[in-house]
Amino acid sequence: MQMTFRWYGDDDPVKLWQIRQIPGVTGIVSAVYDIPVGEEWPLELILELKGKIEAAGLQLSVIESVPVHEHIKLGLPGRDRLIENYRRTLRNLGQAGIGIVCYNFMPVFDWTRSQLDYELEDGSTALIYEEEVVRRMNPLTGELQLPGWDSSYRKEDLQLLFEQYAPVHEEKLWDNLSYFVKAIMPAAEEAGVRMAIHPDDPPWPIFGLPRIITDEAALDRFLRLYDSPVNGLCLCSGSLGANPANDFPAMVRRFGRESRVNFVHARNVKITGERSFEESAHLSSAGSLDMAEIIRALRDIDYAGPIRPDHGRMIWGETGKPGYGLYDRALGAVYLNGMWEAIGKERAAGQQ
Ligand SMILES: [Mn+2]
Repeated sequence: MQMTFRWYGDDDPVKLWQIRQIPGVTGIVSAVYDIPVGEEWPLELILELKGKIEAAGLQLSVIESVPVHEHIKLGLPGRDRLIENYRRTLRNLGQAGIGIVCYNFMPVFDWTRSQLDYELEDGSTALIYEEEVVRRMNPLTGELQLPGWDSSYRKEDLQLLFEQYAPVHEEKLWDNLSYFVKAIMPAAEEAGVRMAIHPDDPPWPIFGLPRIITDEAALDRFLRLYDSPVNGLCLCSGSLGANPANDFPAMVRRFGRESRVNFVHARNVKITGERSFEESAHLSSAGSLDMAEIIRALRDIDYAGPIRPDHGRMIWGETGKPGYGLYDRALGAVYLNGMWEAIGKERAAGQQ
């Protein structure tokens, strides 16, 4: 298991030298951020990013993410050109020696929350999701207040996207995902890049838009679209764990034994009601997930890939990108590594 940390580039208030000082963190998860979605990432920019990270004494372990253009998800006629660009980007990443690429296939909105600065009992703030609040939000009205997204789209663009998605029901989205996966995976294989699809967050439909990567059956169906280790998963405990019916450690064991777990996001969530949750501290006692059991499952499959603490709370007065502060994620990294060490040593001792 390699402990990694997400870094949003030079504009990130969290600096590489700070990440370098978190005990046990050796890898960076990042992306080239200034290329429009759908265009090819030039090799020079990838190498520049990699060089910067290596100069700080860290390794660029994962690209998260190479975003998938909406026209690919919609299955529009122009998708082949966009897919060709995606393939070229994968080739360039492979040439730069980057082995893992994370992406998702969520329509329009990536992760969605109802509030980004909810105050927890201890005075820290966290991202939360309350279905009732989200149900009252209308992304298409003028008074759009969708935390994290309200400045990403112009109202007219969003209106058009919702119209385009109207005929795209779940099965249609599966067709479009299948088309994409079958088109890019041979290029990923050639490039030596393993792909890791991130589950939908939260794992249920929002605003009438379909979401399909939501549970164990869906992950299994996804893997069968293209049976190769390059077509793998990013198992995210916080996303899948928001649905209490999802048994995350069981998914780690099942898909790990099939060598299809290419990346892991580990964070806890506290389920607060039907389709509602808070992003808690990483400790098992802080939320609804048994984090030790997750690490045990990763030990069971001898997980050798990258893992990162996912979102964290804002603590100790830190300001910055919600979910992506330095302090709480650093605590998460050390906690996860601590359990990894303890469980590993306990097992090694038991075998003697
Ligand atoms: Mn995640």
